[in-house]
Amino acid sequence: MTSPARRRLTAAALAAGGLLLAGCASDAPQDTWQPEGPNAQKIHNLQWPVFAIAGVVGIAVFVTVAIVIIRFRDRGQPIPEQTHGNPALEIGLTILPAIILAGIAVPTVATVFALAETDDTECTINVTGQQWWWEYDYPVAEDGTICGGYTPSNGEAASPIITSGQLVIPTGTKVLLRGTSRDVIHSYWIPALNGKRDMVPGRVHYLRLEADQPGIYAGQCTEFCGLSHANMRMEAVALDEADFQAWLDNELEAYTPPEEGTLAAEGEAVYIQQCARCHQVNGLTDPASGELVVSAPDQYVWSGAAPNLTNLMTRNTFAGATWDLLTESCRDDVWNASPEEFGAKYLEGVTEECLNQVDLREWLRNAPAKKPMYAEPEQLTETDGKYRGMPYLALSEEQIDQLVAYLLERK
Ligand code: HEC
Ligand SMILES: [Cu+2]
Repeated sequence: MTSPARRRLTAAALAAGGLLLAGCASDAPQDTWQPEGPNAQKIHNLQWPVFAIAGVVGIAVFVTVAIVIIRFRDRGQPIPEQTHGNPALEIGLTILPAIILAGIAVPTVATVFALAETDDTECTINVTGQQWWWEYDYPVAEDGTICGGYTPSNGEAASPIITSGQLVIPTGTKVLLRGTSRDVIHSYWIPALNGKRDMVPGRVHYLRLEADQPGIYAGQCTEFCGLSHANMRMEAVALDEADFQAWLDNELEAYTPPEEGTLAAEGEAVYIQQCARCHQVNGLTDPASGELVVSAPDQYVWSGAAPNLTNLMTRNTFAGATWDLLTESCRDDVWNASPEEFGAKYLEGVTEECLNQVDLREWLRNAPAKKPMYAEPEQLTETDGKYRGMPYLALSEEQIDQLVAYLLERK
């Protein structure tokens, strides 16, 4: 090889190696090599030895091939004597991989069974995938508790909490997700907490999550599910016991209507007129008729559901956890908080100063332009009489101002 060619090759190899290492940077939120809970730790304990053995085998194969390519390359020498059949070598090379695979199978099968364990579940939460966001609901157990023993602090009976995007769980608790889908197959994956689980229409699949420390753990839908698959993310938010109780109490608080004559009150009217047919805000009553406003997303949306907006501003991302409800600096403040400070910062929710107005307004102005929902632009508004996601609603800037003021109070 000429020396410029060799230098180029070395440079390329270094660049590739550098990129590979950059992929392992410790600030990557979806790093599979950084377990933050016992389930992910079990996978990690298996992943390392398997990776090491596969690495040794891989290097041995590459080195052998390289030696053969270089040493026996065609230099015009006569064809060497042809040999066939070397029973010792052939049997040896069959048995060796079989032993390696059998050896790896033992801890692998043990881990698969350990991860499927559900008998000692402490908290059950339902998760439903849809195009392109995740919905969570916290069922109320027969004894009136939520998530294995939590009851509202005000002593009132709990009602199911429905939220989306961010899954809120107590730390150090064996949480069982009961997952399904309303439209196509999705896959739930929070790398720091466990492996993946497909969520399939008409079936219920289980996934165990447990987080050691308070914090936010990012994830991604990992089963191609249509146009906005890449915009279908999720986050698990772990709070310590007291903070989880505070979160729960807040979620169960009764609806507070906006003060009369405010921008938010005007927003409530716009909301009832434009949004309430798809989105639920629990406890909202129409001041005009005095009647409870109940959404009917099954009539308008393909999957039959739209995110519950009762406490939108307690979560800090929206539309499949793809956009932040917090401005960049406020977001960093929450994400980078120490485990001790995290809970208090998360529970602050989205304040007026911290609201990311840009993305929320763009969403209200024209959601399908922000998050692709239809392959054919002429289908932008409707398919088969039902919307695939949030539609374009031709709102005026004034209506958007009013809605933002109204939504800001949803926490
Ligand atoms: C035809 C039904 C429909 C109507 C009407 C509708 N939306 Fe939506 N909206 C959806 C669906 C479906 C989604 C989920 C889209 C996604 O994340 O991909 C959504 C998502 C959202 C989100 C993100 C919520 C979250 O937790 O991720 C907000 C905020 C929102 N809509 C606000 C509004 C407002 C305000 C109005 C009224 C101006 C409105 N929507 C009208 C169907 C609707
Ligand atoms: Cu998906």
